[in-house]
Amino acid sequence: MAVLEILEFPDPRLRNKAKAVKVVDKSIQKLIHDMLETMYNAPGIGLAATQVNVHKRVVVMDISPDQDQPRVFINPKITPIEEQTTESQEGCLSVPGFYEQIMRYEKINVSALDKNGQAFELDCDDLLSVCIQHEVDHLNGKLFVDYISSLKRQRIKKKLEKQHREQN
Ligand code: GNR
Ligand code: NI
Repeated sequence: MAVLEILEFPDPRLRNKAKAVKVVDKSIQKLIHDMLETMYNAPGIGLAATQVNVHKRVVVMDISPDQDQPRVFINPKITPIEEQTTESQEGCLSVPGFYEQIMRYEKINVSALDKNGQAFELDCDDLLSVCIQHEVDHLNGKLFVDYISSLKRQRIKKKLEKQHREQN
């Protein structure tokens, strides 16, 4: 297992659209392991492959309080169950230190493949629903800061660019 580097906004590689996984083979299972280690190490409750510069439709997540219930979603597909939306505070490992209120569908159905390539389906609400919508956005090259005002987004961009300069 390995802790991978997490790309940070405004890195243009976060804008890539991830490709569907055709076969869940050993290399995908290694990626899943490395992503879980990276997520737990961060720590975070979710991670999309895009964030570690792998442009495949793989997401890992763990919203359990003890961080001992890993979930894997390969080729996730979201269908809203109702039109109802709700706002909650989001953060992102690729936008470290910034938190904003974001509107999402309240209840969604997710269909995906598990780590063994088995299809499954799940109805989600609350944090799980928010997190899956956030992760599928990553796979499509979208970040939560795309939903806020361009003024706020520019401010966040400038602060992170300054931090990145100071790290080098
Ligand atoms: O760790 C994370 N916490 C979080 C909190 C509210 C809404 C979404 C998230 S996902 C985030 C990890 C991350 O950046 N995943 O892409
Ligand atoms: Ni994120």
